[in-house]
Amino acid sequence: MTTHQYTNHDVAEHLRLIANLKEIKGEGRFHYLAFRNAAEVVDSLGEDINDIVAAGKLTDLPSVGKGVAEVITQFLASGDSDLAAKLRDQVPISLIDLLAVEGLGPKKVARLWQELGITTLDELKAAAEAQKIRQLKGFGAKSEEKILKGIDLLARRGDERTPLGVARPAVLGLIADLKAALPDDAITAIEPAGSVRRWKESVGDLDILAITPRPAEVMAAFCSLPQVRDVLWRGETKSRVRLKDGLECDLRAVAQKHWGTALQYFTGSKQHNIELRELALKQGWSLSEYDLEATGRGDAPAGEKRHFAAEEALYEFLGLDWIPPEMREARGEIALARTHNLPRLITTADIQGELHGHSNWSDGKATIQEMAEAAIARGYKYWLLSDHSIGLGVTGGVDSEKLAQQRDIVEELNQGWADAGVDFRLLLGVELEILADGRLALTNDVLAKLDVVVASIHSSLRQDRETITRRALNAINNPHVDILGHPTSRMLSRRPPTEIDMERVMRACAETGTVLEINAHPVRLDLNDVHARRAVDLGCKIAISTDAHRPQHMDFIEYGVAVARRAWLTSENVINTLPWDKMQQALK
Ligand code: DGT
Ligand code: CA
Ligand code: CA
Ligand code: ZN
Repeated sequence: MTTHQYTNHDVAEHLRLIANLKEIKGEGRFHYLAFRNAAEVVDSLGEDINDIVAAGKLTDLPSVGKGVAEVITQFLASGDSDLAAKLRDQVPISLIDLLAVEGLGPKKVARLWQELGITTLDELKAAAEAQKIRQLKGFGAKSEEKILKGIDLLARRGDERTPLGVARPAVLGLIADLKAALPDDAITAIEPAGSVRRWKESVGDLDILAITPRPAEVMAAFCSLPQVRDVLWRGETKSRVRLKDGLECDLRAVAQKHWGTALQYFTGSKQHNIELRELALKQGWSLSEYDLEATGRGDAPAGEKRHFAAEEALYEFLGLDWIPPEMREARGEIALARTHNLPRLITTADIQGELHGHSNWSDGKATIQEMAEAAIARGYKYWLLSDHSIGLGVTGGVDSEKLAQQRDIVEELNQGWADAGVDFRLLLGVELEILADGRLALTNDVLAKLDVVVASIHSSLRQDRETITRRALNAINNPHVDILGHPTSRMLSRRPPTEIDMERVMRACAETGTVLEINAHPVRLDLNDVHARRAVDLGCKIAISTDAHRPQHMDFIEYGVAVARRAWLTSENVINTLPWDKMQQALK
């Protein structure tokens, strides 16, 4: 069985591209609508389009005539089609970018091109700023302003995917609001699917799956939620909307008996689904988003269907253990599930305490006691106070003297909890600045008095690979530095990782017993999943901490645990799953 290179969605996008180029070119309504309708059909198919082509049944699909079928066949074979190539000769392809601007459809784009010679976003912006667009019939000053706003919004969003830390609350909010807008019996079950359910660090669009006895009512309520700006598609069991913040969201409604199969399908990833589909085919079953259907090549008679109301049952039917969504990235998880060798992934319940956090002694927003009490309230057995050291621009960075004062406070608080029988220890450490020249901001005799030292890079982030790597190595080789904090210093959709040579850094950490941090703050997620996997393979130990600057930040722990789960980590790989005495032994 070969792996198909192009998915239904890829085909639909290609058909949409053709429809848009045709409409911009000025072809008649029937010419472009044929392609646009076919795109919707392909996008909502239960079956893989590759199979339909192989069976010679393409023109049986609604809206798929000879011309469309020819394009689909060529596209699946080569990733392009003669028709698209011809249209690209006739219409500047950069006009397609203009369609992403809020309020600009193919008709308007065509006029901007024909009448003002605009072919790119830059030219569009220049024309709008020069107030040339308002002179066109039917455009006006208002639509010119709207276009400028739209370009601005695009520029801010760029091609970037949305960080999980934005997407996840958004999808949970939509689900809560949708439930609140409907009577109790309208929704039987509802879950986020897609990349959000897999906890991927960034998200293309949101996906929601629901079981409902009354899909029309649910679709109507969904499309009129206050977060929704445009309804992009509204069908009986499927809708797609654009939210006010620019994110797009798909909602699908399925029947109870299809839930397991549909949730599996819409959780993805696409590549995991393709592998699962191939496995099913080998066993004589064709897997769709609704059910398994016997192909006749296995034991069951052709056409026999199996429904799965739970994902577990579907995986089990195919001889697999249930695979946690975070692992569904086609990285070998299906083979492990077949031999019942999936790792027992770490969970948030395994976390015994945190090893990186701040108070208002540096840039935190709460007192030492408030932070520690928040940790206690979460059931933690320890929490490391690690305010920024001097050497960073942050006002109030701690030095030797302030650390001595913090030690007194920490001891007094610990005494209080001990007297009250509270099983909790506040640990004293520091987030030690690794200076631009590689020196550390505090001397060894100061560091020696601390329980745990986290060393991090916050400045001169543009240094070349060798310089910034050496900086980190200096810290790693210091006998008092226990943990390397947020090793690549990246901030999702704000700044890229530094040039740091993570392979060298991880090897040095393994050699010296320096722990690598998974910083759980959703803006950081640093180490990322790939680095975390590699680090553990090289023999490194990991700590997961939220780097909390206020008590609420401790909620972010689930994001850090998700990175670890995506890296296939178990609790044994993570030192802050240990009770504090064993945890301390695991440090240098
Ligand atoms: P994203 O939105 O780019 O962050 O990633 P996903 O994984 O959420 O992808 P999305 O929203 O395009 O589709 C949701 C899930 O639906 C995807 O993970 C797997 C499934 N799916 C969508 N299109 C196809 C397809 O053409 N073939 C297969 N096998 N599965 C698909
Ligand atoms: Ca998605
Ligand atoms: Ca989607
Ligand atoms: Zn930091």
